[in-house]
Amino acid sequence: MRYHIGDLEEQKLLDLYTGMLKPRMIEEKMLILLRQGKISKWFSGIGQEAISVGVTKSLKENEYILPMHRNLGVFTSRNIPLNRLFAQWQGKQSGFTQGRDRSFHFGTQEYKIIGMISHLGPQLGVADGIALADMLRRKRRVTAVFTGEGATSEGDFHEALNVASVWNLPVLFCIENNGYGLSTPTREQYNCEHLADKAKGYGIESRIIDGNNILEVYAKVDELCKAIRRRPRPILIEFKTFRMRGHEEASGTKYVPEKLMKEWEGKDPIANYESFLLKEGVLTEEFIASVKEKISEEINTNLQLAFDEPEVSCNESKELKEVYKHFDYEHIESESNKLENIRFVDAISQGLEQSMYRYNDLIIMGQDVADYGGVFKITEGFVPKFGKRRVRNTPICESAIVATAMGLSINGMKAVVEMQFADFASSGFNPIVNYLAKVHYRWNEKADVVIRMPCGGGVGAGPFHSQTNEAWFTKTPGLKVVYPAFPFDAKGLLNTAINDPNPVLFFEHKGLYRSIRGDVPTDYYTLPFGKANLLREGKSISVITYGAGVHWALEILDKYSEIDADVVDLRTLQPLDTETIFNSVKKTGKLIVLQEDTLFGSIASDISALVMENCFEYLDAPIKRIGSLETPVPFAKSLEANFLPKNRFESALLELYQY
Ligand SMILES: Cc1ncc(C[n+]2csc(CCOP(=O)(O)OP(=O)(O)O)c2C)c(N)n1
Repeated sequence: MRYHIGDLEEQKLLDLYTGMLKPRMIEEKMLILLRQGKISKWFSGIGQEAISVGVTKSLKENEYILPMHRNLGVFTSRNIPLNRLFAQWQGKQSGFTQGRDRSFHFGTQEYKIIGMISHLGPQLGVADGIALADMLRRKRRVTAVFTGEGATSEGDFHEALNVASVWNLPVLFCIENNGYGLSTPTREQYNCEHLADKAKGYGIESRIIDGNNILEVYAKVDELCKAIRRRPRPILIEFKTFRMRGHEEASGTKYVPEKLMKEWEGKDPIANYESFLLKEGVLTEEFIASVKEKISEEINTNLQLAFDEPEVSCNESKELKEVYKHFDYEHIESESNKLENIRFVDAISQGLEQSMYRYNDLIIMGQDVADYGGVFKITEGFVPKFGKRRVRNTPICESAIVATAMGLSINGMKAVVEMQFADFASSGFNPIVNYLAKVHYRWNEKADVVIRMPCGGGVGAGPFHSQTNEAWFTKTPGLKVVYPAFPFDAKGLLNTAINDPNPVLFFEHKGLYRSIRGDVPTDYYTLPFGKANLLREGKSISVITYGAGVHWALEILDKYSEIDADVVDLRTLQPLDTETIFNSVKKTGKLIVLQEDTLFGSIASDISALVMENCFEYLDAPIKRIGSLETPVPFAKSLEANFLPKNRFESALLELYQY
């Protein structure tokens, strides 16, 4: 291995050496503890230390870094207290996730480290968002993000590089090509010579760096970081290296040819650098011995601290409470009380616009949302008012954009993402349910993101432009789900969704966009989550519904003046206003839940179960759940009319009334 000292000072050379030694020694200790059964799982980065250490030391302390599972050197180079790191791995309270997540799955704003989720790829889009926030604030900073070569096969890799290129984001994408993704060798993972070659396809620069040569890593990455700070842009680096141990310790390395292992053993980044420094007279045996003793002592002391810590105790109410970031709802009434009769679509547009004025750091992202105004024209006219920096057309890449929104939030901004159609949220499903939803519970970080979901059927749009998929999200702890039925609610609830630092899925029924009008205050106001609206009061039946269902229920009830029903519009599904539901059922004794979604595993099913559990003695009839047919949403008018529940609701209502 050839080393070039360049203009690095002796102190720096030693710093890089001790920087690599520390994670190596921690790992060696962990391997012993693993054999003793004192820790459960270990992903080794032995042999890859030069990359973590070299990259981290090239960054400034206030620059974010997003490591993966083989980047212990990132954490040690940022001087994270070892007792906290060990406590994290042991699932103890003083770790970074209070026992809620394992290994390197955590972030810490204090050290500007944003840890991975198991799904690997979303990390790359989050880096885009962090870099975007820096770029928008004109801060000349680099964001560095890691991926293994295996994860470059994920769509997230493609999406994140593409977004970074189109938006010219200052991200350093670092691929650690260590030969294997679990047991899969590179030749089965991709079919080009170098992964760095992919950069050309995205229109960005790339470099190939010997990942086992600390001086090469440090010198080149340092230079690239300076270049990015001078002229912000994305750069892709492929570090050539090797995974010297199994994917995780239990899985072994049987599938790795011995010859390959031997070859890379000779390229160990620490041993080689050590003998180079000894030869150069920079290092002495005494220095090595004393550094090792110091690190060893630090490891042992901190390990003891972590082992001495009791197992985490469970406080159920704390667990539940910390799924969401605390949000003090501020009720804001319209100041002027001036009303205007507008359409549902206009109310959403107004709320969004007024929120853009309220928050200078609120960014809107979505396909065709800029000059075109979005396919439903909600953001029409926004570009002249807020500019294209804040109203951002995105490539067609839902996953990367949700991850980018997460990154914006991490770096202190707010984001509203418009899904062109709610159906397409499936392409961004992973970061929504696994990143946004879980981030606060895991490591206390907010996901200040609203995802707008134009949804619903009845418009002859077929299986992929008609779904109302709220149940995909109400199932996932950590998300809030809002589903208004009237212009007044839509505006007030959207404003609250944007104020709330938690991730909110905001469903907008596109059938209501231009068919429903209402009086709406012209200026800004908010409405609370978790408060259903009792639209009509009656004594004989409770009709619980939301979205388009509200309008179907009102229309059909208008035909039967003898049925005096409570009509409850839920407005938000998560949180769900169970109090209003229960009070109504206790009064009427009969419940019919109407929804547009298919029934199995849906809100109606849950409401039915909750009422059974909480109001059984008050019921005078079996609960009725009315939803769409258990099929995809069909295209032809006659099929769709049969699919939707409106007609079935009418007959079920009469049946229940007569029961
Ligand atoms: C979406 C997803 N699919 C599969 C896995 C299982 N898995 C975890 S790590 C890994 C290999 C990753 O390989 P690579 O990206 O090369 O990183 P390395 O482990 O080699 O550092 C796999 C298959 C996962 N965590 N997430």
